[in-house]
Amino acid sequence: MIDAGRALLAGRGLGLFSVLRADAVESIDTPYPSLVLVGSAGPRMWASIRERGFFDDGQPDPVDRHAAAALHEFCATVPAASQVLWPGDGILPMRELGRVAGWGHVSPIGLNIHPGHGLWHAFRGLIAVDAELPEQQEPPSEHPCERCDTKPCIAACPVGAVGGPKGLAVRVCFDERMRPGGCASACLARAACPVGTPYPDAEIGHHFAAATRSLIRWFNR
Ligand code: B12
Ligand code: SF4
Ligand code: SF4
Repeated sequence: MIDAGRALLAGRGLGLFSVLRADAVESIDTPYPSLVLVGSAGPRMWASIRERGFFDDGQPDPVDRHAAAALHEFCATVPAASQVLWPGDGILPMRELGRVAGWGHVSPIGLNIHPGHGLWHAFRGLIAVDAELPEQQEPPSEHPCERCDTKPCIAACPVGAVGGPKGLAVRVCFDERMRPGGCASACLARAACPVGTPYPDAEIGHHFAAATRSLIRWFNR
């Protein structure tokens, strides 16, 4: 029922895909029985955004618009009612869902780490579907950080914001990102991780600038 939609998403660079039973995820409130979790990894999404012209139309937020268009195209392929739950107005625990789907584990940076893609993956959508879809999850995997003896991500952060009991010390990181000459365009801790293939530089710069804008909003709430 969803194979065509899954292929469509993969063609847009949204190749991480899982189906979860909604009643197995307490934090998500939906009357529909199935949840489709969608993510991206590696360089394919960036290339697809370019191919589809989202960088050239003069509008902001090309990544978000690309993902939203693909999620709605996916919904149109599903012969059952469906609803995009995220992105939306609220914050949902996407990293927790990623771990339920077997995509990864908590890293010292706070980001999930995938066994193959490392820190270079992100969540792009969560869709509720009014049909009993077969579950699709990644198989259990070893936690990459447990066999990473030197943990270079911790030493690479110039202000010691990584590796504390809560993962990232957000305020410490924020102050460094805002400091003239500080981590202005990329997270050195993320770049130091040996697992997976980093995004293209242009993509790293794009996401980093967007996250810095979010940080400014976050601390001005
Ligand atoms: C707010 C936010 C930020 C804020 C504040 C983050 C913070 N306080 O931790 C700021 C602006 C700093 C930020 C920055 C970045 N973010 Co951000 N952010 C978010 C956002 C919108 C909400 C996070 C949140 O509070 N969720 C609510 C909580 C309850 O749910 P949760 O995230 O699943 O966390 C639960 C568990 O996972 C667990 N948990 C989470 N972290 C840890 C750590 C440890 C040690 C343990 C034990 C448990 C644990 O506790 C929570 C309770 O259930 C999410 C997207 C979303 N989820 O909506 C992206 C998200 C977390 N960000 C993401 C990314 C990639 C980044 C940046 C790398 C962007 C960039 N290029 O700079 C940086 C990384 C900073 C860093 N070194 O971690 C990705 C992470 C992908 C991944 N692989 O995990 C997300 C999921 C967005 C996405 N589209 O994929 N972010
Ligand atoms: S550098 Fe090592 S400890 Fe840090 S996130 Fe990568 S694998 Fe985990
Ligand atoms: S952005 Fe800079 S300060 Fe923040 S965690 Fe990464 S390396 Fe540390």
